[in-house]
Amino acid sequence: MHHTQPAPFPEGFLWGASTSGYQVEGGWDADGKGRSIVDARTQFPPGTTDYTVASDHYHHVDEDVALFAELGLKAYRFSVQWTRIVPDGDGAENPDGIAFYHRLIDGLLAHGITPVLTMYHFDLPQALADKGGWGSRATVDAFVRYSEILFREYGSKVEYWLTINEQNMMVMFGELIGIIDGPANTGVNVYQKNHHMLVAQARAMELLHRTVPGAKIGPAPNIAYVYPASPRPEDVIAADDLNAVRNWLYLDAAVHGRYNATAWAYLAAKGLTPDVEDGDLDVLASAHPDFLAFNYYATHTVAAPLTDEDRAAQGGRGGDQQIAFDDPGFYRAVDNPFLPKNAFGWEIDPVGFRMTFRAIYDRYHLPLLVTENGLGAFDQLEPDGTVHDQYRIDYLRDHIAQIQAAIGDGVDVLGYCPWSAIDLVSTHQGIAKRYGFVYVNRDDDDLKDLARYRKDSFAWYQTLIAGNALPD
Ligand code: BGP
Repeated sequence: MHHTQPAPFPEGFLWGASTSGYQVEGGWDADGKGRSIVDARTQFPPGTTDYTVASDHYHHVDEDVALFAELGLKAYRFSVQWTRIVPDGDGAENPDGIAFYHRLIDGLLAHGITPVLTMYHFDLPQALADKGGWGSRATVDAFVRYSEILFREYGSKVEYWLTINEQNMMVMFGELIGIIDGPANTGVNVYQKNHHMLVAQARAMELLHRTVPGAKIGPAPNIAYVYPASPRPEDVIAADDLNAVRNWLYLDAAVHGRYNATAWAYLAAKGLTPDVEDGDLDVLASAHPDFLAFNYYATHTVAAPLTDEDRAAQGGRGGDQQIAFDDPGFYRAVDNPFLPKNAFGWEIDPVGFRMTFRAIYDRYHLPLLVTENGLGAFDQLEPDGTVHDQYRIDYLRDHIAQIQAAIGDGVDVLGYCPWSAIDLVSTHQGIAKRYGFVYVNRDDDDLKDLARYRKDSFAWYQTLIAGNALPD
C-alpha cells in the first residue's frame, strides 16, 4: 500500500533514545553494587573491552542528562542494574544504588524527559546465578521482590516500565551475546529458564497494576519478522516456524498468557518443553501488558531445512542475535538478496520494520513502543571534535519513514527510542561498534579521557524532534 501523504507523527510522540545499565554505566563495583553475571564474565572476543568502565555514565550522569536535554529527547530508555539495588539478588537493599537511579530519574524529569525504565537487561546477579539462576524458581521470587522495591521507589516518578529486555535473545543466543549464567545453570533446559522468566514477568506486571495506579508496563523482546526465501510452500512453513519460535512465543505468552502452539510443537519435537507447575498458566493469564515494546534491527529470511546429506556437504550457517542460524530439521537461514548489510553483517531492512509493526499490531492490538533500532558502525572522531556519521542519519531516516508508513497503515505507535543515546559497549563486539548520537572518547584498549562529542546525527535528530517530523 502506498500512502501519497506521509502520516504525521502524533502530538506527544515519544522521540527517545536507549541505553542499558551494564553497557553504559561502568562503576561496576561502586557504592555497594554487587557483581552481575556480566561483571563476572571472563571471556571476551579478542580486542574487545569488558564492562568495568563502559562509558562511565555512572560518573557522568548529570553531564549525560544535560546532553539528552539539549538533544531534545522526549523519552530516555535505560535499565536499572539489579545488583545496584539488591547486590546479591535477594538479600539486603543498597540505598546508594537506589539513590543513583533517583538522581537519574529526577534529572530526566527536571528536563521534561519521560523515563522508560527497563527492569532487567541481561545482568542477572551472580549470587543468584550461583544458586541456579533462572533454572531455579527461587529466582522468580527474587525478581518479584526486586520489582516491589523498584515500584515502591520509582513508581510515583516512572510511567513506562519494561520488564525483561530481549528475553528471546537470552534464550536463543545467550552465550553468543555474553550472557552466561554459570556452572549451576549448565545443561539446564533454556526453555525451563524461559518459562520461569515468563512467570516472573507476569507477576511483575500484575504487581505493578495492583500497586501503582496509572503506571504502564510491557515486555521488550527483539522482533525480527521472518520472510520465506521463496513462495515454495515448504519455505513458507519454515518462515512460519521461525516466526513462532523467535517472535510469537514471547508475545503470545505476555499478552494472551498461553504458549504459541507452533512454538510448543517445536519444543516438543526437540524434547525441550518446560515443566509447567499448577497455577503457572493462571499467573500468565492474569497479567495484561499496556503496550508492547520491541527492539528491531533486521528481518530474517529462511528456507526449508536441508536434508542431512546436503547439510553434511554444505555445512550449516552460524550467526548472532541478528543473523539467523540454521536449525537442522526446521529451517535454513539464507541471505536476503534484496538487502544491503552493515559493517557487521547485519542486514538493513527499513521496509521490514514497517512489516514488523504491522504483524505485531495485527496480532495483539496494543500500542507499540520501539525500544531499540540503530546502526553499529566504526565512527571516526576528527581532530576538530566532529564525527561525520551521515550513514547513521541515512539509516535512521529510512527507518523513521517506515514508522510513518506504519502509522499510515493504522498502527498505534507510542514512540521511537533508537539504540543508543550515547556510545556504549556492544554485547559482543566491543566499543569500536558505536551506535550513539554522542561519541564517547575511549577505545577498546585505551580509556582516554571519556569526553563526550556530538556527532552529526545529534544535530539531525535534534531538528527532527523539534519539528516532530523528518527534516527535508
Ligand atoms: C540488542 C541488545 C542491546 C544491544 C543491541 C545491539 O540485542 O538489547 O543490549 O547491545 O542489541 O547489539 P550489539 O551490542 O550486539 O551490537
